[in-house]
Amino acid sequence: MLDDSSFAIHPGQNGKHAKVSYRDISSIVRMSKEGNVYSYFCEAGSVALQFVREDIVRIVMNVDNNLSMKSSVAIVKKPEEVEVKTEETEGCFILSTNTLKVEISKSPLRINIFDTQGELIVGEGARGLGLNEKGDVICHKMMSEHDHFYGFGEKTGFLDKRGEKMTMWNSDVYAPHNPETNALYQSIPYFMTLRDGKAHGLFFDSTWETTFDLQSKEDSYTFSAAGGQIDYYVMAGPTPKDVLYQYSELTGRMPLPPKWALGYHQSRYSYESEQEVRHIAKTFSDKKIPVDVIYLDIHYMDEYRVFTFNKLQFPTPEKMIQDLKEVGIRLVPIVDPGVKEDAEYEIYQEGIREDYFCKYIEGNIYFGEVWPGNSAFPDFTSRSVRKWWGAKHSYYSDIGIEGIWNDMNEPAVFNETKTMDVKVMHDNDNDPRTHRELHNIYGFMMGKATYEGMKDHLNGKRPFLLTRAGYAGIQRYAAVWTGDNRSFWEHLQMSLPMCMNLGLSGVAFTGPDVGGFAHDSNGELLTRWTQVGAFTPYFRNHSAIGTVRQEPWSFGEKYEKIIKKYIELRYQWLPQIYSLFEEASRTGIPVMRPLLMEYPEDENTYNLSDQFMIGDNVIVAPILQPTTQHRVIYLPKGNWVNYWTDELVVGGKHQLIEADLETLPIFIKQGTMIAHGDIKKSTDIVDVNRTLHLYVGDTNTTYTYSLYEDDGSTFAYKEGKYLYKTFTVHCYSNKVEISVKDDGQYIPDWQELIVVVHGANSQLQLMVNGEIAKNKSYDNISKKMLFSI
Ligand code: MIG
Repeated sequence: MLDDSSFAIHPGQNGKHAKVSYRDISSIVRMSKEGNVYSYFCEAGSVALQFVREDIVRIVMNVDNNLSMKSSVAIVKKPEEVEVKTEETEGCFILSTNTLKVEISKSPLRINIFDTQGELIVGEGARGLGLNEKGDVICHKMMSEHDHFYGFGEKTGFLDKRGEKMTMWNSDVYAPHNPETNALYQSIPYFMTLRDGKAHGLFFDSTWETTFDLQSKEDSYTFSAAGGQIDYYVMAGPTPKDVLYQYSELTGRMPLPPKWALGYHQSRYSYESEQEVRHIAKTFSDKKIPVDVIYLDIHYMDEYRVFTFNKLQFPTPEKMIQDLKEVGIRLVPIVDPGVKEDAEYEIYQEGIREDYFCKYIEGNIYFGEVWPGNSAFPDFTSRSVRKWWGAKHSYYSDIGIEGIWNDMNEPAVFNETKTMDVKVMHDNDNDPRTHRELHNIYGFMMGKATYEGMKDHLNGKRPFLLTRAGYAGIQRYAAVWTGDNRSFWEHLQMSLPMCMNLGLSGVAFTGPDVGGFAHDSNGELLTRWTQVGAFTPYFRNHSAIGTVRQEPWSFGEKYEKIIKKYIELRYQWLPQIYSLFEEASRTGIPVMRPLLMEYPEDENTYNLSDQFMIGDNVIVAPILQPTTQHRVIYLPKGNWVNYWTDELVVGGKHQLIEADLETLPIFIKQGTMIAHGDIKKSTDIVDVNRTLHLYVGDTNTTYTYSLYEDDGSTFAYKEGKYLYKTFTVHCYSNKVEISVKDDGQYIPDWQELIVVVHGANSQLQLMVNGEIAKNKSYDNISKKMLFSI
């Protein structure tokens, strides 16, 4: 039959047509300048170049001649007025600022970016911009032998991504997260390159499915997208911290979370009734284990309808929430995007009436199967839908809820492709685009709607939002947990580089399900994982339905005791952690850091995946294996102090240390300080003391420590109600000089500021702002001297 029709001469039939290979953008034909945008029209496409700041350059390529400078929702930065010097030689155009020099060669068009010392940062060789054999837009860059790669958002595997090929397509992956698991819930098409101690960043602002190939070639890497333009930014660095600052200038920073969000969180899929929730809360209180949050997973709803409670299992949610708040515990409910198709359900009715759901171009609504059964999905790319969704959250805030948990927002759908039909059209604030193009921002836009809605409802209190899916810039709205891991030691190991790379990707507020989500946990694993969790920015124990219980007391007293000790430790360290959160919210520099962030010159740190830093002076080196009480640690050059024993550990080498089940190895850099608060059952209780631990040594170095305090719950800090206490510390062997400077109008609750000098000899003198401080006590054995200042 088909042979009789024109199908017989279908171009795909004979397999004979020419194999298409890479098509290069080729040579510049003409250039023009409009405002601060430099355009280069080539034989096979066009390129525009713009400086956003003197240390950030944006490059856009379109293979047709309809280039657009419209950015994705990731970008918050408006280009500054940058002074650009221009030059033209026979072969190139040269644009330079005070920090970057960009050379655009004419034939073919190639872009080479140099630093002020004339060193090539990002360069193009045989290939540059173009279309690859699949027809994807692609950009090739030279790769040096010394390049190491970090970031890429949420990825499995080791810290350094050199040699990997990675895809960005928000995906719900329940199958075990393995080293080769590629696309996960988050898409952050961004990375930082570290080369011989110097760093630069590259952000590929494409919401399409993108691929980063650092694998196929030895001397070049590529990034490509399944559609649209190449639109990327190069950030000059030169330090890793500079790169984070620059990237977070572009995509924004985390708002300061409420302090309660930094406490210990307890979750389970699911606590299924008020009775059960109250029982969990009471057990924490009876056992005197601190806790700030209990989560309500999908069972709290009436047949999984969002913005409802199941009346049988949760008859008096408001009363429950109030009672728990009185003992310092907050409830965070899950909210998924799928709205149950049900003509008698208000949210569905409103969504239909107001035309709020995602539709095909033909006008029919897209339905997909999720927890509530057949469901429609709000089109969060539309402002009016975001407003509606945000406003709906008064359902929660009216009964005292201050935090929301967004799940399934990739969006996940129970079908072959695991997501929405890519043909669905999104409103995109009046610039309609297909789901294929906007898939990766669906969760981001849901987060924006939710955060902004909750912020409106909370009358000046800070909302907390946890999300599974996101795109670059998600830190502006939400904390990110790493999804459905398993109770495997391998997954504890993997969580470290995963969270460190998320931190390097602008997402400071992150952590895994402590104890592991799927599969059965056990006492030893939960103990070791809780030790790590006490120092990850986000600290939540969560486990799946059908697995063994995983609350701190689930595996007997021996483990409970140690787990409790580490949850308490989290509360003791909160002033330190909170100060680091404040730093991240101001600079983009993450709370949990790989060592390379502080020691970019030290090669031993480049792929160090089983240790991390909290701030610039604390190294945590957890035990990540079963029945193991020792490990190799690497401490960079300098003197370090064992947090538990006060022993001096000399750095600059790998060494073996012992750590029984009770011990999480922690090392503090000599000559620096950390702040501690009180152990307490919840962050709602105010501290009586603030203690600064100073690790003295003949370091002859100056250390600046900044303790940040505010009310921990409102936005009053934006109106000056904050306190930075800056300590400039100088250590000699027998003397410590501290100068203290206060800035801001917040008066902290604590009564006394205590300084504990570790490693002090009995003659030690402490000078505070030029005056000798009176020592309160000295312990000859532990060598600790106490002062009240
Ligand atoms: O398909 O709400 O990652 O944390 O407990 C499972 C039930 C849906 C996936 C989340 C997990 C949560 C679970 N959800």
